[in-house]
Amino acid sequence: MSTLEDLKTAVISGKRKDVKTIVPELLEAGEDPVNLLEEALIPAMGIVGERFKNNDIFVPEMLVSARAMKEAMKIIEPKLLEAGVKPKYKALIGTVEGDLHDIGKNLVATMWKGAGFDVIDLGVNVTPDKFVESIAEHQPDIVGLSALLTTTMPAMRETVTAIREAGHASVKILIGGAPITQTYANEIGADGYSRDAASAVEAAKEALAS
Ligand code: B1M
Repeated sequence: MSTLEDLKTAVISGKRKDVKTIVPELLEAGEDPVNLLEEALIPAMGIVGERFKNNDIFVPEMLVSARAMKEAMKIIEPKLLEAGVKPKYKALIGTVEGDLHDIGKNLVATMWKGAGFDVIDLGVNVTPDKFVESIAEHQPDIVGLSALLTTTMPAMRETVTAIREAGHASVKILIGGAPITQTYANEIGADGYSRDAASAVEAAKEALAS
């Protein structure tokens, strides 16, 4: 019988096939999908990041781990959504221009869907213009911006400015990502900040109520 530790090891070593067997096994054994995320998948990516920072691994290894994590997410997402209710809010989400990281953004999208939001995912490397056009097209209540690189934080600021300058004053903007802080959210005029995907639901609701 596989354990959460086995799942963590499989993601760290980028073993997609193992992930595909371990995740259903754990779910069938009654493991909570949120637990899989919080106790195995997210910590695994943390370790991958540390190893990358210390030059113990390089981009290709980081990529295979990310693919293994995505494989797990494909299986877990439907379980996370099972508790979903009829959409009350429409949300747009994307990773800002220049940034290709999407695992955290996808998790936020999943949590929002699980909370009953109708979520349109614009993907990665989304330009400020694309956000502005998509807001005009879909008229969301809230827009989520994700950035994982310190070098793409300015693109987040540009996106917030572009949305406001285009006259979308009422749409709420929630930001997040590893280098992002509440102070930065205040500085660039976002309506909210969330540290992780789990609190992104509460943070979105707070921003929508303000
Ligand atoms: Co990249 N990378 N990466 N990478 N990568 C980081 C972010 C890094 C911290 C690694 C390190 O040095 N320790 C570092 C950034 C340093 C910095 O800027 N401070 C880094 C670097 C340098 C790079 C490249 C520049 C490497 C290179 O080419 N030399 C390059 C940049 C490419 C680009 O984007 N233009 C690059 C590339 C990649 C891969 C493509 C190989 C791959 C991404 C694959 C993919 O996403 N499809 C990758 C990966 C996997 C990582 C790490 C290891 C893991 C990221 C991840 O998925 N974490 C990462 C190290 C780390 O984070 N420890 C790293 C798991 C995920 C669940 O967490 O994304 O933080 P996270 O999301 C969290 C919160 O941040 C928050 O909720 C999520 C869940 O709780 N959150 C939000 C995120 N978005 C939110 C939005 C919200 C609210 C909350 O509201 C809308």
